[in-house]
Amino acid sequence: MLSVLLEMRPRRASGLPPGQRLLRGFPRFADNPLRSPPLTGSLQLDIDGEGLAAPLVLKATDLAALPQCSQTNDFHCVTTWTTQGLHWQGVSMRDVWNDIISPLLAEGAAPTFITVDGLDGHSAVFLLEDLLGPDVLIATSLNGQPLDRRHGAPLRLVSPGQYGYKSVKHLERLALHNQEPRSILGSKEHLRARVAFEERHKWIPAWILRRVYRALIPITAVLAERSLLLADSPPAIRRDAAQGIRFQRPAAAVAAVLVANIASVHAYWALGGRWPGTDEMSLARRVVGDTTAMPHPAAIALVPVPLAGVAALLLDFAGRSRLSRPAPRKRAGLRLFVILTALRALAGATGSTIAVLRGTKVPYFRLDLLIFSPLCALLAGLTAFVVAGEGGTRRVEKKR
Ligand SMILES: Nc1nc2c(c(=O)[nH]1)N[C@H]1C(S)=C(S)[C@@H](COP(=O)(O)O)O[C@H]1N2
Ligand SMILES: [Mo]
Repeated sequence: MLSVLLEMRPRRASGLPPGQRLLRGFPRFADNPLRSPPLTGSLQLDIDGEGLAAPLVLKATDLAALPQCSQTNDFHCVTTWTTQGLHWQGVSMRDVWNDIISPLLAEGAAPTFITVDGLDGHSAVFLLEDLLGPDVLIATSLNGQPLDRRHGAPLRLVSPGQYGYKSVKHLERLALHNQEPRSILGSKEHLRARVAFEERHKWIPAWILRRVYRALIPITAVLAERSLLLADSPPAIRRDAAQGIRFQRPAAAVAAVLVANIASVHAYWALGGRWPGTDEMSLARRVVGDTTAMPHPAAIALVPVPLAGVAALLLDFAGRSRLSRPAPRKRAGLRLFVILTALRALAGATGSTIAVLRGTKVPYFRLDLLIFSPLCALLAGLTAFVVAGEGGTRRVEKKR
């Protein structure tokens, strides 16, 4: 995921179309990045609509019978990123039209609009003239490899002169129309979307949209990558992501900060710090209940060691991607921490309550009741919540 972000830094470069910025890689991108790419079965393209007496189905063999072409093009997304030098192979849309569709049109039929649909529900509207441009391809391979799920398997339309949203991936269907059909993309879709004329949107001026779109590039790329990862993940993980282990990560982050602070305070005492007391005795009366002295500094210095480990584990949980689960040992470590902090909270709650009820004058017991024990209970709860999310995943997975 991080590498996706690092790659997503479009730069100014000379020779690009108006408003475009150069990107080194070719990210997975999508009009709706939350939508996973479809599982694709055998290659098949349906063609129907006005002017055709009967729907047509093109199979792999029909496409293989047409002249195969290859071309190298730049690809321009409407959000302003451009990637250069993509090498596509496939059949020319013009050949499909002239050799297969056109002969089957009824006398006098002259459809002028075509909708192009993808298996994931994406769709684009074309003026026939644009679809029959000399460089419009039905691509079967990219850079020498058959198209993969990332870039539009098994078939993809490639229209280099138009913004990327016209280059429909996972091509499923062409439909012919006499009148301009409604766009499922709404006003986001310009009928022509010619890159050279910066036709980004039906009515919002390109110079405004550039900035808005540009800001959306990294998040779109990350979400699109995530949907691809999800599509390739086991069902249990997909379900998890759908339900959202949404609050576990912030909980882990909060717990990590608390634990790190507790560790720091112990380190400070080990080094001779006396706050929140004024001397050793008053400090001891506040934080350990002993009325004479603090434990040996070496003993205090040992406390931050396991706590730093716990903080690191919690940070690991807070920062991990939802799709990668921490190792069982890390979860076991946090479970042990849950047990210890819960026991500490319980002991404090009972012991200190009794002491306070007996009218003790040692400030530790009141602080323990008000701060230390509740803090331990909070940490136990937060950490249990964090690990429970993970456990849930594991249980579902076991059932498979
Ligand atoms: N089926 C389908 N095709 C699609 C899209 C989509 O969401 N679904 N997004 C379009 C957009 S906005 C862009 S920029 C390109 C991205 O292509 P890529 O994922 O190969 O980079 O695909 C286009 N074709
Ligand atoms: Mo795009």
